[in-house]
Amino acid sequence: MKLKYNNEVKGAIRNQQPIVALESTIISHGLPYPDNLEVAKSLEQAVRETGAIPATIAILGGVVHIGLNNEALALLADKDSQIEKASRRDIPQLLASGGNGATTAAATMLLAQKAGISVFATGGIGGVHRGAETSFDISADLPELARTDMCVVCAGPKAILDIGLTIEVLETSGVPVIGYQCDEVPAFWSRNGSGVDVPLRLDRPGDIASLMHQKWQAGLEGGVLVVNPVPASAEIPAAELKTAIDAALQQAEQQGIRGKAVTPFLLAYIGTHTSGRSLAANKALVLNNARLAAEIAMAYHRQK
Ligand code: PSU
Ligand code: MN
Repeated sequence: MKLKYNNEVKGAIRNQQPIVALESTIISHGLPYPDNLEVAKSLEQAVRETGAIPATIAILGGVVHIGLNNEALALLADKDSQIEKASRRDIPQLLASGGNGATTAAATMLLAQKAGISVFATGGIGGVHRGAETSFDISADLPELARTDMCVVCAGPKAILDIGLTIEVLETSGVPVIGYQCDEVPAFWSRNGSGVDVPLRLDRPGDIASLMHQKWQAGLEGGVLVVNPVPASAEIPAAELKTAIDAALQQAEQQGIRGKAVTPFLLAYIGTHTSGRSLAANKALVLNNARLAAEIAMAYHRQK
């Protein structure tokens, strides 16, 4: 598969600088315009200010792009551009048809690994949906974490999911889940409320980097998931969100929303039914994750 690097990422590879991968589904399908474009740019800026190089990943015209220019970011953010949500399953046809795809956490992880990148920041990881015992809806992010060597920094599984079952599946797959300076798995928009203990707590980026080195040097393939709570100033307490989440799930059911449309539908519904508060929290948490990812990438690089 051909990978097209932008100049910034090419320079980072040449100069052996730490790189952080960023996804594009959050731009095209996770956040509304124009917030999405603003977030896409500020994530890249946050990575640079922390001392690493950002590589936002997408498939454009059937070509995998590692690092995007502002024009590409604007195309992904424009709701009239008809950008497909692209997970692992969708990659072959996008390549074959020359299509445009915004990569999910799963697809971004696997493409970032091919590009030699080891750290990736997203908002909330996908996971086991509530009612998965009948819908079988489990995000492709989970099997990807099981097989792809990548440190993924998120603010926990999205709170629309069954967080406990998501952590169980990650345990089955042998994926270390690390609470960064926290004891409870954060619930995306909320710092607490999942009721699930983190399997392991580490408080320093350098300790996370050491674990990554040990894991992959030992030949233990697959990802490492870091859960980083949303900043307190932007969080929405879980109790306050419950009504909006329940209503969103009920609406999705009633309207027969299925497959890859489920998560974007739920996020958009909750955005409009919390007077933008969930949007503000989502922006703050993803920025917070980009910064931590850059710190981890720098520590990982120093330990090489
Ligand atoms: N984090 C966010 N917003 C998002 C996502 C993550 O803050 O929209 C995206 C990621 O691309 C993730 C996807 O892979 O949601 C999960 O979708 P699904 O549940 O269909 O696997
Ligand atoms: Mn799904």
